[in-house]
Order: sequence, then structure tokens, then C-alpha cells
Amino acid sequence: GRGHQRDHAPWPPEFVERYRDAGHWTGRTFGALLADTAREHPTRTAVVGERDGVTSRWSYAELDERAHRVAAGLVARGIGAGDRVVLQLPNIPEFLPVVFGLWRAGAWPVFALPAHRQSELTHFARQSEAVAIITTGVHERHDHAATARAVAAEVASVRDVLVVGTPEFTDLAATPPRELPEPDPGSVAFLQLSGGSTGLPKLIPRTHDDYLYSVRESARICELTEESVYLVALPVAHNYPMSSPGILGAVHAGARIVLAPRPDADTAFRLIEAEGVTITGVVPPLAAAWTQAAARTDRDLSTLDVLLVGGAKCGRELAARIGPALGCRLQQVFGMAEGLVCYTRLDEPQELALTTQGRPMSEDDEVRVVDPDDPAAPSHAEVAPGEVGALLTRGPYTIRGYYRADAHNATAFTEDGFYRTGDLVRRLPSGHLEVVGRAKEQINRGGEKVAAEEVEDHLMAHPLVLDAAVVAVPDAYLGERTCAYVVPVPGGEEPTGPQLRRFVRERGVAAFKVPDLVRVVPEFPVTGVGKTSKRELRAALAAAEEG
Ligand code: J2J
Repeated sequence: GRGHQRDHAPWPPEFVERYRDAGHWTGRTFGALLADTAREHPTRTAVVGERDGVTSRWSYAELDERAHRVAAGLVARGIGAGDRVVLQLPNIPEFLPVVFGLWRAGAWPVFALPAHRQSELTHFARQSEAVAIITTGVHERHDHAATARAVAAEVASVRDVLVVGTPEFTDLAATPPRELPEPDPGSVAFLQLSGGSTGLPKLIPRTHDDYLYSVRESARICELTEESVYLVALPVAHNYPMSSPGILGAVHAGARIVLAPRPDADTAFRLIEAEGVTITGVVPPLAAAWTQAAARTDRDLSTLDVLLVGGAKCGRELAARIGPALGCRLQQVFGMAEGLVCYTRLDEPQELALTTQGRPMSEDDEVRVVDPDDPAAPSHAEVAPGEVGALLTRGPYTIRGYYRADAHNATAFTEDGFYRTGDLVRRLPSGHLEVVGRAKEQINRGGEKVAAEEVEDHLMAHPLVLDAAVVAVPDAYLGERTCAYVVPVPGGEEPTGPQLRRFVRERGVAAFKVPDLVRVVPEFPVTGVGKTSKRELRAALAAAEEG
């Protein structure tokens, strides 16, 4: 069926009232956001990007027109209000008219990443009961259209696969614009993906109202103006380049969006020089690579003013090198697709940007730091000031529940609606947070999140595998890599690392989830008396890895 409010946990009425009264929720939609900017800055360049070696450059008036046409084309095809559509596009200019077209049609994009493969896309389509998949053809040697068709064959609700770049799609995108009803600003606008820790990734329902608030605040805190040029270095569909301040912050400000087809320093520096990029956001391994490459580049990077670094912990060492090497200001960002985003501010001592992950962007972000040893700690069980604890949060742009996930929501949120982030933090008197670790069963591979259980389930599908436990091991470049411990079936052949890695890859999962290391062990250590929990087991194995 079409999207219903009961599929996700809305904010309680008193909070809705509070966030509206505070002026956070303004009752505006994404479609209106683009229309307003197009009216104010019709001739300013909205987007510059490449597809198949061809560069497109569209003004705000053009982007607005293109989005109207896509919306009309989708509606003519029977895709409309409340329909879920799995969207898997790389950093190509068409991403913008397609996503705004979906929003204007009232459909909900489900934001897959280009790295996702059949198993993940099938899960997104099934979980959301998607009616269509919008994707691209061959990209980075992978045939996305073929994968999408395979998903459509498996998931009954999917009745349409649209491939950007085909004549069919070009026709759809040329449909004459028509008047369409505005979606309700308080309703869900899209489903973002969680990094996950238990099993398959959860879907995150975000509304026009809550997300636009986070976008406006981000644009302000990152000092975006219509003169800004934002480079999308990371995959554009991820929450970070989408909203922190990202492409939507740029649309809000009337700034220019430049899409990098790849995040390497050569590509990024070429675009920074060519387009006069002023701001971009990267993960720590990319910041390290760019910082090194800056020493030997001939490119003029002098327009770059702000480099956001986040997605994973940026240590002081790296943080201190960034500004001098790239000739810009560092802004740390600690965010999550579920909501809360923290920034270091550009007008406060830069020392804070070297040592903290920032403070929440809104005065109405409620933060609690609770007993880290109690996974069910209520929001009032706070640790002493300055102590490390588990971060809980609630606020005007943090969800109250995942989409269609009642059982999981019962533990992922407190009774009073705080989201258990799974992050371990220390809070300074200034409100700045220092991220010191993680309580969740997730590996953060340089910003790419891997749920231990999801990979274990794939490994355990192998006939020679009795049991598997996936843990993080420290890595100089990525911060962490994945290590899979595997116990073979007794009396069977011993599986090899390459064999298991290939097996996981062939099950159709993103390459970043394939275990970096595989260790075959005769049995798992028993940490207590009797049965070991997976959680304790992972902790014991991780401790052994650290030596
Ligand atoms: C340590 N851990 C961090 C940081 C995220 C902006 C920026 C990032 C994301 C993102 C995002 C971290 N230091 N600076 O959505 O809008 C880890 C935490 C967090 C998880 C969320 C945005 N920045 N993390 O990374 O949904 O563990 O969002 O809970 O992918 O990344 O991951 P994700």
C-alpha cells in the first residue's frame, strides 16, 4: 500500500507544536525550496556534473524546469503520492532533477548507494514495498540496470525499472510540466539508510519539515551563501553530502553544486580549480589523502575555504595537518542519518575543531550521556559531567523510530523517545562532544558502516561455516577494517579466506562489506560460564586483535 503515518513513529503532538512554535518546522516542502531558489536566482548555476564524459551545467531555472518535467513524467507513469522508489544513482547531474521530481510527485526516494548490490537492493525494495527502481546503466564496470531488473524479478511490488540515460528515461524526463498537489510538509519525504548493527540496514523516515530544518541550520553554520560552491566528493545519496550542508544546503542558499564522479585528489583538485570550489565534505581517509596530495599538486586550491571532515573519527594529528596543507578552515562534523548533527563552529577557537567533533546544531537538540554498560539505560541515567558514556538524543530532526521496525524500535529508542546512537562520547562543559568509541556492533570502515551481524549471516550461509563473528581491527588508513573469525563445520573441509570473501561478494553485497581479513579458528573463546553471547564474543576477539 501507499505510505501511511502508522508505518513510522511520528513525534508526539506536544513536540510537533513545540518545534512549529520555535520556528524550526516551517511547513515548506523540498519542491517549494527549489522553486523559491529558482525564482530568486534563476540564472545562477545550480549544478555542474559529468555523465559518460559529458559535462552538464544547469541554472536554477533549468533545474527547476527539469524537476517539474520528471515529476510529471513519473505521475504519468503511475508513480505518485506515497509510493516508494528505490533510487540508486552515482554522482551524476541527473540526480538532482530526479530526486526533486520524485519529491514533487509525492513519491519517497529510498536512497541506495552505488556500492549496494542485489542483496541490499532487494532488502530495500522489499522492506519499503517499492513500486519502482530508478538507476543507471553500467557504472564503474557494474551493470546497475541488470541488477535492478533482477531485484524487480524477485520483489513483487516493483513494477517498473527506469534507467537514466536510456531513450525511455529521456522521454519521461521531457514530459510537459503540470500542476501537482503539494505533499504535506509534515509527512515522510524519503527513506534514508541506517549504518545498521543488527542484521539488515533499517530504513529511516525523514519528513520535509524536520529535514529542511537541519538543512537550513547546516547552511547557516557552514556559512553557505549564493557565492558558495559546494563539491560533492562523497556519494551524493548519503545523508552527509545530502544535508551537512550538502546539496540541499546549497539549494537553500542558491549556491553552486559541483559533482565529483570520484573522490580522489586528482579529480577533486581539478574541479576545485575549474569551478572555484569553496566548501566540501570528506571522510578522514580522504582528508588524509588530499592533505598528502596537496603538497605536490599544481592545481590552484586557493578558493577552498572550508573542509568538513566527519563520518568517522578524525584524530588530532590529521586534524592539525588539514588547514595548513589545504589552506582552508577545518570544520568537524559528527552526524547520523537518524538525525542529530554536530559541527564545530567556524567562529569559535579552531582548537575546538582539532579536538572535538562539534556540538549539536540546534538548541532544541537534547543530548544525554548515560551509563555505557547498560544497553537499556534510561535517558535520566546520566554519567558524571566529563565522563564517557553512551550518547542518547532527541530533537527537532531526530527520528522517533525506524520505518516498519517495531521490534527493533523497542530497544533502539528509550521510552521517552531518545535515539540510542550507539556512540560513546564525552561531553565538555561547552557542550562539545568528543567521540571516543562505539557500543554498537558496527565497524566504521573510514566512514562506510558495516553491521557485524549482516556479514556474519552471509558467512554462515556457507556450507563449510559453522559460526562466524565479525569485528573491527585497527587500520592506519581507514581507521578500522573488518576481520571475520570463522569456525568450520566439524569434520568438513577448512574454508579459505579467498573462498569466503568470494562467497560473500557473490551473494550480492557492497564491496565494502566483504571482510578484509578472515581468520579460521577451531573454536571461539568462551569468555564466561556457559553460553557466550555474540556481543561478548566480539568484544573478546576485538580485544585479542588489539593485543
Ligand atoms: C566519529 N564518528 C562519527 C565523527 C559520524 C554528517 C556527517 C556524518 C554522517 C554519518 C552524517 C563521526 N566522529 N565525526 O549522516 O549528516 C559515526 C557515528 C555515527 C555514525 C552515523 C552526516 N561522524 N560518525 O556518518 O548515518 O558512529 O552518518 O553514529 O553514515 O557514524 O553514520 P551515518
